[in-house]
Amino acid sequence: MRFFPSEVTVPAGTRLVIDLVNTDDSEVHDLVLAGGMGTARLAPGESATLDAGVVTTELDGWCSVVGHRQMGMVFTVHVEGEAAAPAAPTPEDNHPAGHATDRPMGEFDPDFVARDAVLPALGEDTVHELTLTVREQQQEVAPGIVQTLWTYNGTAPGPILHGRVGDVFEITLVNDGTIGHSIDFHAGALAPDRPMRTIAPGESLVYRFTATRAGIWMYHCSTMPMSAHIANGMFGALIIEPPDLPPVDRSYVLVQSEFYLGADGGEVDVDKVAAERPDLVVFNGYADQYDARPLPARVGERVRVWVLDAGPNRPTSFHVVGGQFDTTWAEGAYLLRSDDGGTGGSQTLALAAAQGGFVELAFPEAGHYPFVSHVMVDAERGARGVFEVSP
Ligand SMILES: [Cu+2]
Repeated sequence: MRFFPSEVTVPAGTRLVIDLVNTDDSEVHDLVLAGGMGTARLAPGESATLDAGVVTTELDGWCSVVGHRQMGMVFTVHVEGEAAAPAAPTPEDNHPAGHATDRPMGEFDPDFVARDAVLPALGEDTVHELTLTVREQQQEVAPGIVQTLWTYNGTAPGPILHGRVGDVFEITLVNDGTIGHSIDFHAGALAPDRPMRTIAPGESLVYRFTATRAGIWMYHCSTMPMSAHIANGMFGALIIEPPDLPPVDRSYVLVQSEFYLGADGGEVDVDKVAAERPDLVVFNGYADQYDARPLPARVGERVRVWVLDAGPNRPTSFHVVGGQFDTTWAEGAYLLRSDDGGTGGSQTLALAAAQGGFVELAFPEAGHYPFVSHVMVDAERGARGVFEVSP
């Protein structure tokens, strides 16, 4: 993403007027200058004029849409015969309230309700019609920590979708946000050109695919910078069961992802994403939520846990403290099966970014069995919970 030209040189004392034209075919942009002057956000094809006034010292500008400055949308005004006196203004950051590092999490509210982790039941429908509306809205991501997330239908992760091999998904994507967004379903194989295209605010598209293979597939926004769009909430899971999947007593879904906190109530900090410094690593969109509200199970039940690593960057190593997996399945194949007569066991399910699978286990006695990403710093960042096992 670039401004053309990306710099101009003018004699000191010039009154500078900038005509900005957005020639991008899908994304909104603007130009703001150090000091705060700027254009409105321009839709594709729109233009605006910015009167920068009389310039006497070098001036920096950039696009204020999240991530665009980091992707190269910077603009510099060089000044010839620049007065020696006042230093050039310091470019302002996208995050005027500063970076939110080490922000302490609050306490869980007594009436806090965790996101339901139970796998939605498999219906009879073989054609799944669904509208996913992109909304940019404030959400709590840990006790007392609120961010403006970009969501599919108001939650991050978006809805958990569940079907069988051969099912058809007809998804209508509606962009009710303020910048361009898109969607990419790993569960379907097709040419990305049309269905995965970025659509401007107010637009919609229909994305139809057949799920021909089993998996816990990621879906996500693929608008650049993708790392920021995923980190700011635009991801979800679509589960296509293997045809021979045995029934179990309970099925849960855990989607791991990272938050790179911007200002309080603000959007993702793109610099932290680039530096791979997440503040929170979470299951189902909220730090520690199943530590505060454990997931129930009973002694002897077979429990299946579907896990997706939505990233955008970090792997997971899913582990249940005090538990052993007798069955693990990842990326389309069993790694271990309980019904093959072997004695092998598994301690973690390792998943790189965008990989998924499931584990099965039975709890031998009543108690509290923590589950974590055994990438321990991530467990400490919020990727942990508890199975509360009753007799
Ligand atoms: Cu997006």
